[in-house]
Amino acid sequence: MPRLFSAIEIPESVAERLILLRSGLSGARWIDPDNYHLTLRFIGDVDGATARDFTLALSEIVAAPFELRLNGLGSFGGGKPRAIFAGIAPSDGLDTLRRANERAARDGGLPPEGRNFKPHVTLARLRGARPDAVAAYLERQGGIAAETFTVSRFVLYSSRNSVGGGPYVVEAAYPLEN
Ligand code: 3AM
Repeated sequence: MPRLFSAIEIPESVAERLILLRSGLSGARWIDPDNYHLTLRFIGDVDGATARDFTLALSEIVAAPFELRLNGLGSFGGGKPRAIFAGIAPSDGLDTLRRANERAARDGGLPPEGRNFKPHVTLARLRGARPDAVAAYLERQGGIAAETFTVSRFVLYSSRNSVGGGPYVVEAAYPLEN
C-alpha cells in the first residue's frame, strides 16, 4: 500500500537558506534538503481505491497561486523535543489550499484530521536531544533571513511503504492557476 501525503515543495533558493541551519545540535538527524516540504494533508498507508479517490479529488481543486514566507524556527515535542522546524507566516492562500486538501481527504473516505494545522518545514528529527540544547540551538540560530516564494503547484508524495521518511517521490502534481 502506498504511504501518501500532499504537500508544497520548497524551492531550491529557500532550501539553500535552510541548509545553513543543519549543524550544531547533538541528537539531530538533519533532513536531506531534497526532502524538504510543507505537508498539507497526511494520508498514510491506504488501499488503491482510497488513493485513487483522493487523487481524483485533488485534481479537482481550483485555487490561485499565492506567496509564502518562512517565519522563524521552533521545535515540536516540548520537554521531549522530537523535531526542529521552520515555521510559515500566516497565509490566506495556504489556508484555502489546506482546507481544499482536507475536503479531498474526506471525499476519499478518510476520517477528519484531528490535529491542528501548524504549517512548517521539518528540518531535523531528534532523538535524545536535550531540551536545553534545543533551546540554545533555537536561540543561537535566531530568525531566518528568507525571502518570499510563490506557490504555483502542490503535489502528492509517496514515501516508503509503512515506514515513512524520505526519499519522497512525487506521484502527481497539481497546478494552481488564476
Ligand atoms: O511534514 P513533516 O515532515 O513534519 O511527521 C510526518 C511528516 O511530517 C507526518 O506526515 C509527514 C510526511 O510523512 N505524519 C506522519 N504520521 C502522521 C500521522 N499519523 C503524520 N501526520 C499526521 N498524522
